[in-house]
Amino acid sequence: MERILGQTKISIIQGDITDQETDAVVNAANSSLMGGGGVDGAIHRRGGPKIHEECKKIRKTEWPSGLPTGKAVITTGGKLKARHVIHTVGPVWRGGNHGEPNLLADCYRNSLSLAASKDLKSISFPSISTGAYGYPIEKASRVALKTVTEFLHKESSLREVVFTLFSPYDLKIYEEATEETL
Ligand code: AR6
Repeated sequence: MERILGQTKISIIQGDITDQETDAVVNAANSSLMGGGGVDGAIHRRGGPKIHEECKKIRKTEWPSGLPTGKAVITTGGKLKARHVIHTVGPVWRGGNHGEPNLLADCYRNSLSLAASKDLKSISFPSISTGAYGYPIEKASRVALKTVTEFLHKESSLREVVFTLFSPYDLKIYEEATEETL
């Protein structure tokens, strides 16, 4: 499914984020930036050790106590087809009354801002927080689409934003959210 918003194409696809050929792919990381399971594990496995090395440097120089929830940082894409990985930390779902929607929106906004600040043209997102962090995907998909849409109302370098959903079920939820939002 595709939508055009100003000068930017939004695509909703099923796939593996590590196969994406956009300028950047977004990693659903944790605050340690030292890797983990899910998207994070897949990106580090396929991207190789260069990504980990740069993450270590970022921890040492910029975020010694860990990357806070909602913030984003950028590294090389290592051996991935994407030249860059943008690492962001989604909120852990704690019932929805602990600022989760705002923190999740921050992830998308800060990732897009970082990509635009590097003049990148295309970016792929996974469904941040909806795996190990337990954010209900029906809710998360709407936050994701609303935040991306709002961001794209401003002029930026971005010409393509891809949501890469891992399962057919996740794809269906994002497609429904797109019908509703865009
Ligand atoms: N490509 C696209 N989507 C994927 C892939 C992939 N290769 N692998 C999983 N997904 P998660 P979170 C989907 O758990 O909830 C890690 O251990 C998955 O089905 O990766 O933000 C980190 O280190 C789900 O829909 O991220 C953190 O500790 C979505 O991606 C923690 O998990 C997100 O699932 C972050 O949890």
